[in-house]
Amino acid sequence: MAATATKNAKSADGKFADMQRDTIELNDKDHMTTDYGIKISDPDHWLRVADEKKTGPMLLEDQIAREKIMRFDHERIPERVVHARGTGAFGTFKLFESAEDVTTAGVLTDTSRETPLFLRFSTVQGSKGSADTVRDVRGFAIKMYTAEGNWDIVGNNIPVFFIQDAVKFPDVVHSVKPEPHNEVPQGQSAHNNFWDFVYMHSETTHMNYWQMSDRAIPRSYRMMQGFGVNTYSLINKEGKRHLVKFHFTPELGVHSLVWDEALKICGQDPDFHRKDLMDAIDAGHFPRWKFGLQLIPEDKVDDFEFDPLDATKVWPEELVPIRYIGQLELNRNIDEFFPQTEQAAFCTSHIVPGIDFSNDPLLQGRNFSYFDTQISRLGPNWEELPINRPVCPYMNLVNRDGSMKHRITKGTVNYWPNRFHANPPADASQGGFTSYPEKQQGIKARALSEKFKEHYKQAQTFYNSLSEIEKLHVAKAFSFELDHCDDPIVYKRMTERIAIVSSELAEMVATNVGGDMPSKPSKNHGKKAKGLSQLEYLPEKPIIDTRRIAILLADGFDYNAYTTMKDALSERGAFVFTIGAQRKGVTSESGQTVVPDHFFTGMRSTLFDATFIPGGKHVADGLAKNGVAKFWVTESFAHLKPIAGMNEAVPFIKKQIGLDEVEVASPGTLSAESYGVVTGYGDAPSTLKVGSVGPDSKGLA
Ligand code: HDE
Repeated sequence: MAATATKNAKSADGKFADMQRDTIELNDKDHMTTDYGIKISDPDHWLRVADEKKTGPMLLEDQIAREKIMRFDHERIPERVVHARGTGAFGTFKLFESAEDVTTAGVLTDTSRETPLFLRFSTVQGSKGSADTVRDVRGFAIKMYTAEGNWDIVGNNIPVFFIQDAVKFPDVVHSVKPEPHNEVPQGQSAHNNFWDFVYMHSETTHMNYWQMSDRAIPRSYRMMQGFGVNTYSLINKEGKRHLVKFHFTPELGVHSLVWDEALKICGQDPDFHRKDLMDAIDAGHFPRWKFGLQLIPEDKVDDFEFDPLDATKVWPEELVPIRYIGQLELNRNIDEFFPQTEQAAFCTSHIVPGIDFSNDPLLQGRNFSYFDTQISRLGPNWEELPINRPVCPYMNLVNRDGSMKHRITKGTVNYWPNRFHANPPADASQGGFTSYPEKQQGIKARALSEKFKEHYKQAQTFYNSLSEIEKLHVAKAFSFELDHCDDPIVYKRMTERIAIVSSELAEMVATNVGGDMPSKPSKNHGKKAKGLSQLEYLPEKPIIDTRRIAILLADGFDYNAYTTMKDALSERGAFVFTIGAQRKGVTSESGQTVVPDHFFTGMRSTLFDATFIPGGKHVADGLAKNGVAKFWVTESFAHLKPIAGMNEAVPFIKKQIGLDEVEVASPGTLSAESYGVVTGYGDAPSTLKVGSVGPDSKGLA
């Protein structure tokens, strides 16, 4: 048993194998039973006194009906107090390079292992049923089922945090959640209380800029970075300590929606990110992230102008480069949401030998909170639930009982030490966890170190490092948010605060929202840094894998152009969807019938990354007469998306995008100057190049 468990912890599918013990599969042979096992003959009628008209009273005696209703009455558990909305998937962690110079942790030193894992993505503010594409930080919580026990990295897609001391967490969360008097708004930071909090806490400034950037409206969970955020320690076999930050960089690059899209998708498909992840995994396009470490030797901790224990600061890559040593892949969808995602419980305090905490004041508070919150969500035996239990052998003779205990431990003693030497602890040579013997001395005080008091420099570096288009998006985001604050105290003084980082930005926002400007312009230190603009994280070569591409059709389309383009895109890994005038079928010029995946009114351009329209009579007879099809093109263009058209579709597209007079790209090319519009003429659609639009492509948004 123990040997199987250890093997599971080192093999990619180990957690799947472990969960099989508790997995049953629905079929048409096994009869429906009560939870205590008797077969049910009629699940549709409550037992009653059936008089002649069958209108007699219902009987409380009906244990089958009562069990069904009772189970239903109690099927909800409290949602997570933050990060309630999310979804998860299983995967594997592989190490390419051993980090044995800095740690003894098996998961970071044994390159022959494949460690199974579960990753849950989430938004922060919204409740469990809120929409995926709101402006928010995204959670990136990983549970690695290692051979030495579970290691949880409970991270985010933004490398810094709002506050410096964990005791402020209830304040920041209350301020951003719906206001207490009316529970409005849902899943949004655009309200008085949040911006009041931001103003009152200048330590939020750096995080606030990231939150107003495109990072907070990702295109996909698969296209975001993951950061451990807090500072942990790695301990090597000589007992030397390095401080460490964990990084995950997506193979697909970092990409975002534009705000108008994000807003619309909230209504059009609130599950957009959940479905995107599941669809990609189901289709075998497994998302991958490079795993890296930033390391600071213990004796260099004081060498920086910031405190490496301050979670509102990044460790600039110029000073502390990222060492990439592994890869995380997601490759299996869950089978059932509640037991495998709702009951998943992460704890920053779950670390394995070779890894330790630091005096990061946020981390220390988190170590208490996560462990504590699981008790109100799941009860004291939450670590025994299939999704949470380790894959390696585990046993503790003292930790017993409590509600819903289901593991059975044989033996007559439940204390240590005992006369049988049962369940002995392990010393370090046997893999026992030993804390780093850091010397600690001091007086008790409620305080933070001096370097924690500087709150603006890195926010300015972040803003300076963005491209012009990203800066414009930040200006629009601040303006949107403050426009939704109706208390002048809040928006007026907030624009003054923005001016500390950038007068130019504050000017734009103040003009839009009616804010105030300080009398003196602020000073800008002019510094930029690596790794802050998301445009640095584009894939090496443009790729269209898993991008959703719509082909618009009505009766009379060019069948050859349609199939050639569809095949070419599918071959390159794109997900192609046919959107037609009606789903019962559209007929081509040459008589072939295609049954579209959706009809026009059922879909919106916002749910696709690009659009293709083949030539044919269908343009004049169908698309040009259909308001939804016309708006589709205009809206795609406004959202900076590539649009391709053949023959008759070309003038139609030009008209919808309002660029009749502008020369769009010459046939078969794609360029920034073409405004992301590709055109092709003639019979040979294969002359069309299938590509992607670069970051500098222009548009109306
Ligand atoms: Fe969390 N956070 N957090 N947080 N957090 C929770 O734990 C907390 C912080 C993060 O998918 C809760 O199990 C405190 C930073 C993620 O299940 C709770 C502080 C970062 C998730 C909690 C922080 C995070 C949570 C609620 C300030 C990024 C979702 C449910 C010191 C590194 C985990 C739960 C999942 C969830 C407390 C700050 C990320 C209440 C006290 C910084 C991804 O315990």
